[in-house]
Amino acid sequence: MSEAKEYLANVRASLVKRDPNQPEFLEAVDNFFHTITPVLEEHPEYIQANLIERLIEPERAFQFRVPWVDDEGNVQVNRGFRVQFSAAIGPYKGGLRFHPSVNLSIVKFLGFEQIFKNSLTGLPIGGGKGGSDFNPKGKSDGEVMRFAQSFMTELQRHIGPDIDVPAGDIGVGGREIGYLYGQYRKIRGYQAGVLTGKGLSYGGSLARTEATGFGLLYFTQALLADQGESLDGKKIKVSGAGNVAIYAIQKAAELGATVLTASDSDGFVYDPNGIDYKIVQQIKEVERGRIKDYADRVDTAEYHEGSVWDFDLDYDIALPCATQNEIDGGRATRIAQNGATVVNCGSNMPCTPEAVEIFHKSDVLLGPAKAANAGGVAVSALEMSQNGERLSWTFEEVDQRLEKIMQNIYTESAGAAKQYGFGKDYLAGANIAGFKKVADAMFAQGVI
Ligand code: NDP
Ligand code: 2IT
Repeated sequence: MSEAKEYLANVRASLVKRDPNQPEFLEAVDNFFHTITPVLEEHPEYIQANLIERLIEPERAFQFRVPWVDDEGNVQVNRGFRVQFSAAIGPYKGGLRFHPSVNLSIVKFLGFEQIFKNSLTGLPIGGGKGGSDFNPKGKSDGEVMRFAQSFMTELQRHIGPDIDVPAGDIGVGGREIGYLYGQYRKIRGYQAGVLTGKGLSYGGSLARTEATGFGLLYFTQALLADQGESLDGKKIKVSGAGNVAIYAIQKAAELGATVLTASDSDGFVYDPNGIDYKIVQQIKEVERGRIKDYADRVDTAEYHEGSVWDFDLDYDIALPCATQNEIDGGRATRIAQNGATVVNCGSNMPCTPEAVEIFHKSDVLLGPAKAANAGGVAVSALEMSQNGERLSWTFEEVDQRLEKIMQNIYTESAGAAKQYGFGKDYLAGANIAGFKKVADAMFAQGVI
């Protein structure tokens, strides 16, 4: 075993011992460790400085009580989290997730991925993530507001425009960011740059709402162009029906592809004529309904219960946009058998390690989340810039910058994969390209 491999094995063993109950975090670390050996072989000084053991330890992690009163007058108690993973290249930056499954393992996996994703954007932002096990589903606006206010009453002491800048993720969209921002402003005063994903009337950036979905398609366009192909006429399977999925569907259709499916945690809709993103947007963002409602409104659409990945279809590209580990080994085999040749990840870590392995063996190109879905956080960083200079850019200007950033991310990831002998393994390429800048910054700043 090389020195680098032995070092990584020892660091991993110590992590397993220290955090035996954090499977998602360990999975994210493993995805990373499998690919960075060549960088450590090139930089033995990183091993000397024990850089990797420092990197997998968050600089800071908070867990806090979030009490609130529901519409019946009962006192409810949720758990809040914020993990400030790495500020080596800029202030901690990353979303907040409100979902009953949220725990420290999930927040740490998301925060760890965010370090390299943010580095890949080329913008000066470090990695962080947070959230709560609060379930916004079925709650009234008043309940969501009281919960968000209580959450921010604690979180506000830890964040700031040059310290840590949260944004949205699953269960946190425009409504939630509005309530969170209002409470921050009430306690601390005006600070537009403390959160991103804000409404346009109070400091938000045009195109932030669309950014993750649009960016995913710009990344897909760049990947296809590199293989001598285009999106024109391609058939796409999308999972999810939230912020990322809706704008991925819009951009895919604009670029000449047909999106056949959309889903939520109950089931999915299939429409051979292509999903209309405006109807999904109305159901999910306005009515806060279920994807089942889509089939009641569109004659050619059919609704099925269960996972969209268990449904056989003839298609070219898979865009998972729901949640982590939605594609396991069995589903990956099915995706390859259905004829898909590209899987680009809108959701964070949607593929289990077995699925990643199967895609590599069957020559399905995999665009990893930290590269393919970086458009959201990239435009968040552009929102911070606009807040800093007290200006707002046009939709076209932000959108053009986003497209360029996504093209760069593809080029850098594909270039690093090739340079370090990983062929078209873009997961390896994205890890290496993202890691190099962070490692260089950490090394330069000494043992901190
Ligand atoms: P939303 O809350 O807007 O939508 C999430 C969608 O995924 C919903 O359709 C939801 O269905 C479905 N979903 C969530 N959890 C599960 C689950 N356990 N099983 C099946 N379906 C599920 O979230 P986003 O669109 O913002 O986020 C989707 C993914 O994209 C996440 O992985 C997130 O981390 C990632 N991401 C988000 C970014 C952003 O800017 N928002 C940026 C980069 C990545 P249901 O309503 O039934 O729960
Ligand atoms: O996973 C992600 O990159 C996000 N949820 C967006 C983070 C952000 O700060 O915009």
